[in-house]
Amino acid sequence: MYTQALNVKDTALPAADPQREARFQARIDAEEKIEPNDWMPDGYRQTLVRQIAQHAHSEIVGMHPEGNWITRAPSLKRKVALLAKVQDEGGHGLYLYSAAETLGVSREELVEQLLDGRQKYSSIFNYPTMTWADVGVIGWLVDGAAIMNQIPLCRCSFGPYARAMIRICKEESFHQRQGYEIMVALCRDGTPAQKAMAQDALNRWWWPVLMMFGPSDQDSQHTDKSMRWKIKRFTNDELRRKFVDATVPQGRYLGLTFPDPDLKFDETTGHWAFGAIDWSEFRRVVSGDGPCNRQRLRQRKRAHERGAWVRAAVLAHAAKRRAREQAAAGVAAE
Ligand code: FAQ
Repeated sequence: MYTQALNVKDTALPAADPQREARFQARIDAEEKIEPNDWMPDGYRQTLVRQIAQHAHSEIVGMHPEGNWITRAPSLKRKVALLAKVQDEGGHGLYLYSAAETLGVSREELVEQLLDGRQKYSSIFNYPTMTWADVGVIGWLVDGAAIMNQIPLCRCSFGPYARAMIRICKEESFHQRQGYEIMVALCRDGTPAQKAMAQDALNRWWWPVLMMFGPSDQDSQHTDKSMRWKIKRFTNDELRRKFVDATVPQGRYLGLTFPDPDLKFDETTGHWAFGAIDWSEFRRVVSGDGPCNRQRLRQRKRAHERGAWVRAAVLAHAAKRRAREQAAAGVAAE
């Protein structure tokens, strides 16, 4: 709401400028941070707006699956931790919208693009949270995958995004631990029924979590450019493999079985080899036809409409304060 002036579109695209682009790339290669007022190629700006906006939307929509369990958390301790976690996700969305705003788009514009379907959010938040074990699995695996992807983003070439990620990663790491601790309680200290519930949650979430890292490198449209611009530091497949390597031993400690008959440790590569991902499911979910896509967008639209009075009140309050300050400045000048 502080950047409404940015909503005015500049339709003329800047002409390509090879010399400036070469100087820009040299700065990136030298690991300099790019700041909002620095010159940047239009493609770099657009890539960042797309990625940061999708990331912000994911945090905001990502509040819904776990928010679903706040009223049903099994103890006061669990409820307090879950409330704090969901609130953190909202905070992450706000830092990220602010980082995107430094690139000349307004938060209103981005939210509008989420609500009318022009911008995406992560596929993972289109799956339902059916039992309490899903809350544990989201912390353990979804936050675990998010950290694997986001730690390298702390070294992203664009300063405001990189700096936002440092704080976000610290909070995500707390989220991952609280999720894993729920899993330990269910699997190692729990009853057979609780362990079965945890296994069922792992069975449903494992493959969608692997899809979170995005399409395989050969199908990823943006990776090459993003790697050259040091927005991304690792490819989708590299991060997916690191995640599997880190996570399989954690699942084994819990005594759980991963729903992948092809999962086995490969002595020659030193990595866990895993089975084929069903990319048709990924495409279906990303194109809007996952189990909860419609419900999530409906919830977001309703929340946005219900928040209209808050936005109007904040603007009215700011206008009143400005008028008071101007009047006081006028009196002082007399
Ligand atoms: N879902 O060429 P690439 C979290 C799209 S935050 C939906 O490989 P790129 C915290 C992609 O946009 C989770 N769409 O794209 C939390 C592109 O489409 P477009 C979010 C996806 O950008 C935890 C097309 O496919 N994290 O979990 C997905 O180079 C718990 C081609 O893909 C971030 O956003 C997907 N999974 O690489 C909250 C991190 N994957 O735009 C609550 C920042 C790909 O051309 C509870 N983002 N697509 O129409 C990134 O690192 C990158 O954007 C990737 C994708 C790696 C996600």
